[in-house]
Amino acid sequence: MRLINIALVVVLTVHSTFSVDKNNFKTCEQSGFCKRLRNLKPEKSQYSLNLDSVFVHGNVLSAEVITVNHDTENKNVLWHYALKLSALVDGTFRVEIDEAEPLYPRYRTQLSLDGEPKPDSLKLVSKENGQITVSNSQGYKVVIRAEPLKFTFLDKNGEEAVVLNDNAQLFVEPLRVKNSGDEENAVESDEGAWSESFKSHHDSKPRGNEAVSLDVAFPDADQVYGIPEHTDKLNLATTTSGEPYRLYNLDVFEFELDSRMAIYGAIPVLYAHGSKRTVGVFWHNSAETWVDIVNYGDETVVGSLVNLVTGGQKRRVDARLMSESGIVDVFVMMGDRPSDVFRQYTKLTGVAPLPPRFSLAYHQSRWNYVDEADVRAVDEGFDEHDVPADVLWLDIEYTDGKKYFTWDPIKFPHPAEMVANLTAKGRKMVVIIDPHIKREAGYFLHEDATEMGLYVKNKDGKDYDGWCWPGSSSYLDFFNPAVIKYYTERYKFQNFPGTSKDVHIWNDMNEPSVFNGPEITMPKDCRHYKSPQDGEEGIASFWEHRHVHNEYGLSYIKGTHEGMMARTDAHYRPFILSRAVFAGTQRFAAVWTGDNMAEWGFLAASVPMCLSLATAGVSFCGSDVGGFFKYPDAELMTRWYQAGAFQAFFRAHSHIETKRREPWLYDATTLARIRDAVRRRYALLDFWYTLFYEHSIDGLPVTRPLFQQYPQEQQTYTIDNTYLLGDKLLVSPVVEAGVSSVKVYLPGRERRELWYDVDTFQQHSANGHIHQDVNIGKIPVYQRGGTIIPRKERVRRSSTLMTNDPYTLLAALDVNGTAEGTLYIDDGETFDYKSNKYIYAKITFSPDAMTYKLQNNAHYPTRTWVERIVVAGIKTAPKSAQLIQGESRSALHMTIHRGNDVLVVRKPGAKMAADWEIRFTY
Ligand code: NBV
Repeated sequence: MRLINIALVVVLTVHSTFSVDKNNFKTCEQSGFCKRLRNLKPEKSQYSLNLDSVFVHGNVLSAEVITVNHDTENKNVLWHYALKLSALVDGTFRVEIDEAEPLYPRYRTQLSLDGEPKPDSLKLVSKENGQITVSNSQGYKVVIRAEPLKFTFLDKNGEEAVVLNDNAQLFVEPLRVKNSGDEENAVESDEGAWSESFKSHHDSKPRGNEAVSLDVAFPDADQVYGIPEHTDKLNLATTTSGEPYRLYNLDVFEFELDSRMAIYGAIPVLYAHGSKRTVGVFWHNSAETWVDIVNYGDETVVGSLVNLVTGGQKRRVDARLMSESGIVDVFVMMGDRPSDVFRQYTKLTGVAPLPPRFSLAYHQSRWNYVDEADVRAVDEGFDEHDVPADVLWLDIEYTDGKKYFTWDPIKFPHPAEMVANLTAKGRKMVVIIDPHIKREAGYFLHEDATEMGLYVKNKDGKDYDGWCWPGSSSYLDFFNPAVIKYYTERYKFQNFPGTSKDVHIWNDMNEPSVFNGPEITMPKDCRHYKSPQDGEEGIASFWEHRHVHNEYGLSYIKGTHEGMMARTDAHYRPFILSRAVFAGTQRFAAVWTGDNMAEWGFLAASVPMCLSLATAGVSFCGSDVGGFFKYPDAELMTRWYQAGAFQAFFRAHSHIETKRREPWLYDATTLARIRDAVRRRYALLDFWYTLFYEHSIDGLPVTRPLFQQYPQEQQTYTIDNTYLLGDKLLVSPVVEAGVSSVKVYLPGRERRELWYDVDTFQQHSANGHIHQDVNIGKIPVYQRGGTIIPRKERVRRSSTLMTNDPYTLLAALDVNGTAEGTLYIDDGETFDYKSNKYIYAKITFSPDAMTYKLQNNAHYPTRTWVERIVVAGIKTAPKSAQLIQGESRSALHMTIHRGNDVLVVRKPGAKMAADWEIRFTY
């Protein structure tokens, strides 16, 4: 078996060219339904609404939709569908179109919604002239034209914001009975209806064609965003002359840049933005999906088409979503600003819960730290070289022959001691657990799963057997409640000896990756559990992998999450890292961008890739620092650490066959720069933690594209190399080799925004691009005037050791000489914050006073205090300052620096556990 593994590694690593093998992955032409639907361009939609059937009750309008064959004289009805339009809270509508009486139920995506969306009210406004108008409580209206069917969503000004089926691309392929002999007699249009092949793989398609599609128009939009995960720009490109964007969770070996190919993640949410409004559409579907985009403002879109569709209007974007199965189930989010749609989306799919604090610190990983001695040496290396680190990671080689929940008895004989050695310094460990299960006699997991019938089945109903790291492997079916129950037990400390509350989990390969499967994943005709409650038989007694594919990875991390919660009786917060991503993943895991390369392009791509995920709910994102494949030279490594220090998930990781690259293996100056970058992260850890707390409350991205905060500023719409942390820090990492100056865009001219270089306090008025000198030590980061940021400047070996350290508060003043900020503090690891054991304070600065005020009834007995206050952008220096906290009054010492505009209040000693105020006199 070891030989097989080595062979696999060799096959997958020895490359002269380092590029994706596109032959392994389908183009739209090779994907039956994509080809079929993309070629359908009817002039008029066959779908129409039966006006007499319309019924409005509560928040729902229901009605019958029919398809009519316009080509025949008597326009005979082809099919009956059930339409449901629901008004939901927070300016969101849902449109569902299913067959009225399907042969058997069509699949409805199960896991992405965070519970049933809350209803709003829906009022019938009018029913005349062949159309019906309804409105929600906020005054958004939906006009449904009966024939041909079209949905127009109007904003509060009555202007068209989102239009469905304007381009007649609504289709719900009805389920049919397969006639024997169908395949032989297949007419051209039926090609591939009952089976499809790709390379040597055959898909039996037992239900035949069952695709769905819908076009969505966004009038007035300049750009559309979303549908991660892809490697191209944040704003989506017109796809008419190439491939559509593909959403299909895939393990794409050596994935390429600037591509619309599918990779590990697939989140079917689109946002359209222009100066008038921002709206969004969440396509609630877990099957393989392709998305075409036409931006009529693009140079590439020919004038005649612009005229035809938009009447000469240059501002409009059309999208078309095509999925292999499911129903039409689309959420329309009315915005009307970017923050509104991002929030509306997380209202539906959930927020990321507050992560354990350590997980926002620095992580050190490698495939693989080879044994306990290696782990100890790396751990000590960080101490010796004074680089802070919170977590050491173990990749697949720690296991006993790739059998998860076991340890290699030779290399890792004392896991509990190894972990204890780390935790003594406040450090943690993350170990990998993959979804493939080694089919080896005697392996308890395999034997239990076989006996209890827990595996995904193949098309014939036998346990599916695929090929992955362990060789012959099977996959637990997490849609089966019995699997979740069984799997949850596996994480109990007694069942996974050596683990403790300080050992967290990395779920890789959960697309799922299957080396010998079609497109390196599970065959679509594999069978998943379907609740017997539904009482179906035969073909209708299971779901096929095609229905659930994009949510398989989510089902898996959900299982892990339940296990990790149960192991501490829901006392400690789990940390999970997932490679596959779907809508809702953020509720359980952080995400990284997979197997990148030690190349500048991949460093650059990490910024838009994570930004796009952040707008789709997944703020906790990062890329392998240094690049997974290949070896980064000192400059690239330095820049990657600098960029990583300002991305949410900050982990260095590398391929087993690359040269070792712990920071101290570089020359002394490079090590010093890496140390500096990591220390900057630690100084800002409580700021990050506060941002994540705020995300858990308001659902807004932690890392934000500029257009989110400056929606009126056209130039921001296409900027994706620069982003904001909350609304406070602007980050523009250096992602090019050998540069001594970079252009950085500073937004907010209209608001007379000021930006302060965090290293020098140099103040810039927002005025578009500046040229920033960037020697190799420089990370272009700017604090917005008007904000206060908490820092901890006594950086130690791990974040845990910094728990009680004092804060430096950094106030950067706006044009009015004021600033404000927030600070969140709790124990960093338990769920006690849910019972009000935390502090959330608002800090304000005005020329008269600085105040620190706890925001609610919550309290936490923190020992932290303020050791320094730095105020940048001060116009007149105060003469004296007095701290008032409780009964005590103390005069404070101040100094003035730089060009007399930076004030430092020394050792105020104010305590974070209670309110305080500093009064200034002039
Ligand atoms: O588990 C080995 C690797 C892991 O290091 C990497 O981060 C994952 O993205 N894993 C993929 C398996 C295959 C790598 C070629």
